[in-house]
Amino acid sequence: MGILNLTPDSFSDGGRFQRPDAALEHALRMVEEGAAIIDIGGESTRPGSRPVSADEELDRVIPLIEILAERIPVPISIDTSKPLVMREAVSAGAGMINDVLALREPGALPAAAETTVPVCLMHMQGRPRSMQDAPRYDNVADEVKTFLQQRLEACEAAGIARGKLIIDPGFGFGKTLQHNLILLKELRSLTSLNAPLLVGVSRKSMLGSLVGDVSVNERVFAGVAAAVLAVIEGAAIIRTHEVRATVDALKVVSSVRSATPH
Ligand code: 8Y7
Repeated sequence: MGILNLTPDSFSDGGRFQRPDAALEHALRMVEEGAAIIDIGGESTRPGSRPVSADEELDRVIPLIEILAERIPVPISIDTSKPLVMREAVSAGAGMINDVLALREPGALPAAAETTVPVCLMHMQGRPRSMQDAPRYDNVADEVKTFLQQRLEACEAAGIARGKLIIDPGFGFGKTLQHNLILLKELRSLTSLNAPLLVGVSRKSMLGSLVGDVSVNERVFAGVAAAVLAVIEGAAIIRTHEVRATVDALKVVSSVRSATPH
């Protein structure tokens, strides 16, 4: 899953976000590099970030989804927690919902069910504004697993077919470095929930803490290592900014896995 960069483009005079042609070019490049899904979001969920209004989020993503849906050959995932944005994005051509709140916003369960597209349910402790203030768990792996199990059940009760659900432990979302490391080490335990596992570690601060870098550009190698570990421990989808590097690394993993003696 390639992350479509919608960060402000200083060369654009068309608003706070990247020009549509630049976004399209970025998406096409990620597909060429091997991305099977393109994830697009109009609200930052980085630590400390504040929520944006539904109108603002719609303005940022809907025109872009309409363009991308016509021109890229892989599904578009809409990264949102808002029921209205889920509905509008799927109408505009999105083929998947990626919700860091795991459909906990009022109205999100029925909205997602109506769309009938696959949904990624992510674990987060707290909310982006304050989630990194003092994350606390008695047993992080158990608590994340119990949460995801409960969300899977809530989704099924709301009429979302089990086969459409994807789960994600939410690296960096209300977690210390230690919590993130334990979650990666114990990732395999989530596979018993019988849903494909999505993992996003690309450029996250947990990698910076480990390699002592100063900028996100210096986290590429660490991110690829974490992606490889995640796949070995059962991840089915890797959400990343670095598609080329990640796909190359995972080609090595899958070639080794499928090697036979004769
Ligand atoms: C994740 C995510 C982000 C993740 C899923 C970032 C939207 C922060 N991280 N969605 N979104 N999993 N499913 O650094 O780990 O990319 S935003």
